[in-house]
Amino acid sequence: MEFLADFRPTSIAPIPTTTISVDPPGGTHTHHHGGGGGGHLPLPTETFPTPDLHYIHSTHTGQTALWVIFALFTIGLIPVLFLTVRTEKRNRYFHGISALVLTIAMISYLAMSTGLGISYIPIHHHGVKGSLHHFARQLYWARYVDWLFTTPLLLLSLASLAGLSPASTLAVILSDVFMIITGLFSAVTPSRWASGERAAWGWFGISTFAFLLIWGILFINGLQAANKRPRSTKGLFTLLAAMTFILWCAYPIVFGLSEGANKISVDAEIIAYGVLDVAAKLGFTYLLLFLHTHEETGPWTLPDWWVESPEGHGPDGRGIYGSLGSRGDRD
Ligand code: RET
Repeated sequence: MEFLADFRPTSIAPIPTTTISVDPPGGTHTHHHGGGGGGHLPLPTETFPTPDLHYIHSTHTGQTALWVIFALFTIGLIPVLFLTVRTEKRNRYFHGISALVLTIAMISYLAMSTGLGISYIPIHHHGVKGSLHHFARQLYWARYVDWLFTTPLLLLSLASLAGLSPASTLAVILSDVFMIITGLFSAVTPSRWASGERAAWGWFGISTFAFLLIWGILFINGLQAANKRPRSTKGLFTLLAAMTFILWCAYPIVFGLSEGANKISVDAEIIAYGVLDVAAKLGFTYLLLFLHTHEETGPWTLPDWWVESPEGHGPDGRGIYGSLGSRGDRD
């Protein structure tokens, strides 16, 4: 029952009341219909207790930043698409993944720029102690949908480059999905009271554990696997994995300062995540596509059956229903 203590108001002061007035339809002035009754319509007023609710939200700066990042992803996607169609089908593995990552990021930024994927989460604002001000901070949850799809794809690129076993690759990807979902849980937990704050940071801790698991597997098993590859591939994997790890470490820090402890504005949050997203997606895919070389026996050379439509005639594939319908017995 200890958590109930959190809900008690800090002082027994009378609850402040607010008066709101609503304009009746057609306005409150009397001359607009030329004649008629001409009397004053009663102003409907209502009095009810309401704590002051303050919204912490993005401004013009943040919204412009979202559009700029959307433009960067769109412009960055075009050369990747060109490169993809110009590359031989069997060697398009990394191209395909990269194009997908950039497309998802572009769509997610378009959604956020146009006001989609946003909610308000009640938070405790540490600046105002013991007052009845309530705060709600804007949460751009669309980025978690983006991350849910793009981070596994980025990790798939890294794991494939190292030639990591399918079992370990699956473990990395599942840990990543777990990290993003528990991170979202942390972000959406209302933390107006201490119990909520504890829950939010609890989810943050669980998510961080998954984050460490991903990188543990990638560095230990990934490096073992990369040792079996040519020197240049091993070098590229080590470089990309190290850079990606450092970059990804910044995400929980930005989270802690924004969604977590509300220390920076929503605009600053948008810009910080934006810089990281551009580096982690555009920077990563461009480095990978320009630095890796194809190798016929490499683990990333796609099999023919994946990229070519199968040859041959054989049965027409309609099965029993097909043959029933083809007797020509329709009246
Ligand atoms: C959260 C919050 C909880 C703790 C941790 C997090 C990590 C997020 C990461 C995101 C990476 C995103 C990328 C996006 C696009 O390119 C969920 C912020 C550890 C690592 C790379």
